[in-house]
Amino acid sequence: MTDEELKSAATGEDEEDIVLADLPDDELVEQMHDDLYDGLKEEVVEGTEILLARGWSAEKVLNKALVEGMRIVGVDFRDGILFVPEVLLAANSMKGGMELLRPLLAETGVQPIGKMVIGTVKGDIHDIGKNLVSMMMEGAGFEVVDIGINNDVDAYFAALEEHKPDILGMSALLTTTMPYMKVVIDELVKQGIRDDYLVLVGGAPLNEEFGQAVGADGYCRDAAQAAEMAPRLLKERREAIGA
Ligand code: B1M
Repeated sequence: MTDEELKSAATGEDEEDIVLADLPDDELVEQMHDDLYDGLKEEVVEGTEILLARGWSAEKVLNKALVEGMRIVGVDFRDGILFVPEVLLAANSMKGGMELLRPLLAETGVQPIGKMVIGTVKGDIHDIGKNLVSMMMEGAGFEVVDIGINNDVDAYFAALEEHKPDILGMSALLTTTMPYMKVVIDELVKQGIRDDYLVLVGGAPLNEEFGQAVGADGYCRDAAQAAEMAPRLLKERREAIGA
């Protein structure tokens, strides 16, 4: 080992700073996964800017650099290698990149084809997936009212009353919170307004069977599927009621 290498090994410092703009696409994407993992928001934002400037579509940047980076974080969080503070930093970095992509994903320039109220259910503070769904729905031409996290029945109903959407979207990331979706849907039924809305649900622990069991109109595996399913189901519903 040279003196320089010994010093670098002892201090843990890299020998030289990485210049993101000098990296080819595949190395840049790998570096962004590392930066996301390390919670380096500025670097993630810079990487996002560089890929966009190189002609990558917003969707490609989102899926290859950000969502894939977060998937890696999720695996290590599950395995006890990363802990809540680190995951929060990673999530914050991802949000930085997503902010740049938001207007691009939403860039359709057409009148809204419908309105959706979306929120994460009571007891659950995960919002990255929900935010992505909001962006993709905006991209698909919907007006989206995002009511945030930890929503109880009253919060959902207040938003439905105020915004009168076509679609109610609910997100849950925990096996302990996903049953709350049924509480909300049961209350819609009880109040006789279930058929006033398309109810779409999503979140990593859900599946098709769960969506049916709680009485939703659709389970969306990911944001892209939500953006594909929503206009289709809304069109079918409007045709069925002759609207
Ligand atoms: Co949490 N967490 N977390 N966490 N967290 C998970 C979900 C977990 C699977 C990690 C693990 O163990 N592998 C695990 C849940 C286990 C389980 O229930 N079976 C878990 C746990 C246990 C916890 C805590 C309990 C940890 C603790 O405190 N001990 C705690 C709970 C807090 C609470 O909510 N009350 C907790 C906390 C956190 C942080 C705060 C640190 C942070 C959240 C930050 C934030 O969201 N602002 C966090 C994170 C980031 C994760 C992981 C790592 C990543 C989630 C994510 O953002 N994924 C996650 C592990 C994982 O999923 N890999 C994990 C990226 C996102 C793009 O995907 O959210 O699946 P996803 O969304 C997708 C689809 O699911 C779908 O489309 C989205 C985009 O394609 N979709 C919808 C989602 N919602 C939709 C709604 C729709 C349609 C589609 O409506 C129409």
